[in-house]
Amino acid sequence: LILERDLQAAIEHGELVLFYQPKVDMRTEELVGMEALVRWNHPRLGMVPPLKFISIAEETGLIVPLERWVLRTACLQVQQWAREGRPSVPVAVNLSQIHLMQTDIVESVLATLEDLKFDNSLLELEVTESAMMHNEAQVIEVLGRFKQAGISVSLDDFGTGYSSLSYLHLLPIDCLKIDRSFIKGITTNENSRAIVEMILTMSRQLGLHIIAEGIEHKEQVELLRDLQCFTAQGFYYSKPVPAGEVFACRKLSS
Ligand code: G
Ligand code: G
Ligand code: NA
Ligand code: MN
Repeated sequence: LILERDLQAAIEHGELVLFYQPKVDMRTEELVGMEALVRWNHPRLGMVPPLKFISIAEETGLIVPLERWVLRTACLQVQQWAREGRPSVPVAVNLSQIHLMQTDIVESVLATLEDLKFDNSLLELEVTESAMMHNEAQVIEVLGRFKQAGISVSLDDFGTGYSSLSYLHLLPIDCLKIDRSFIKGITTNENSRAIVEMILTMSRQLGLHIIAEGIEHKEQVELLRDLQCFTAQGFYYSKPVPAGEVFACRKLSS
C-alpha cells in the first residue's frame, strides 16, 4: 500500500527516476523523439510503475511537484545527451489534467525552461484526450500559450476519450497519439483497422502529426507504412528504458 507521505518523501529524497521510450520513424528506424515516463525506485519495493502511484499523486495534489520534477529532470537529461554528442530529439513529458489546470501552469513551465536555458522546440507536452474535455475553454487558452512559446502538444491516448470530433480542429495541438488499443488489432480486426484509417484521414485533413502507440509486431509496422503513417512508439522498437540505454538500442539506427 502506497501512502501520501511515502510519495511526498520519495519526491523530496530523490527516489523517482525517469525511463525513456523511443519514438521511431518506421521507414528508417531512426530515433525521432522520446517520452519520459516516471518510476519510483522504492527502497523496499523496487521499481514501482506509475500506475501504482499516479492516481494517488493526482488525488493528493502531489502530481504538481512530481511533474515539475519530471519536466526539469527530462530537460536536464536532454542537455546531458547533447553534451555527449547524441543527436538532439524532442523529449515528451506527460501533463496530468490536475497539473494542466493549475492557474500558473504556463508560467511555471516557461520559468523552468528559462532557468535551464532549454530550447523550447525540444519539449513536447502530452495531454490525454480526457483532460481536454474538462474546461475546454481554459485548456484551449493554456495550450495556445504553450504553442506560442514554441512548445508542441500531443493528444495522448487518442480515441479513448470520446472527444467530440467537431471541436478537435479548435484545439491548438500538433499531434495525435493513436491509443494502443486500436493498434493492437490493426492487422486482425477490420474494425480496429477502419478506426485507424479514419483517424489517419482526419489527421491529414487537420494537418496533425500522428504517432501510432503500442507497436509490438512487424506486421503492424508494414500495415501502418502502407497507410502512410510513419511514426511509432512501442515494444517492437523498445520498451521504456533508463537514460543510459536509449541510444544503445540496437534496433534503432541513430
Ligand atoms: O511507463 P508505463 O507504460 O508503465 O506508464 C504507465 C502510465 O503512467 C502511462 O499512462 C503514462 O502516461 C503514465 N505516466 C508515466 N509518467 C507520467 C507522468 O509523469 N505524469 C503522468 N500524469 N502520467 C505518467
Ligand atoms: O500513452 P501512455 O503515456 O499511457 O503510454 C505509456 C505506456 O504505454 C507505458 O506504460 C508503456 O510501458 C506502455 N507501452 C508502450 N509501448 C507499448 C507496447 O508496445 N505494448 C504495450 N502493451 N504497452 C506499451
Ligand atoms: Na503519454
Ligand atoms: Mn498514450
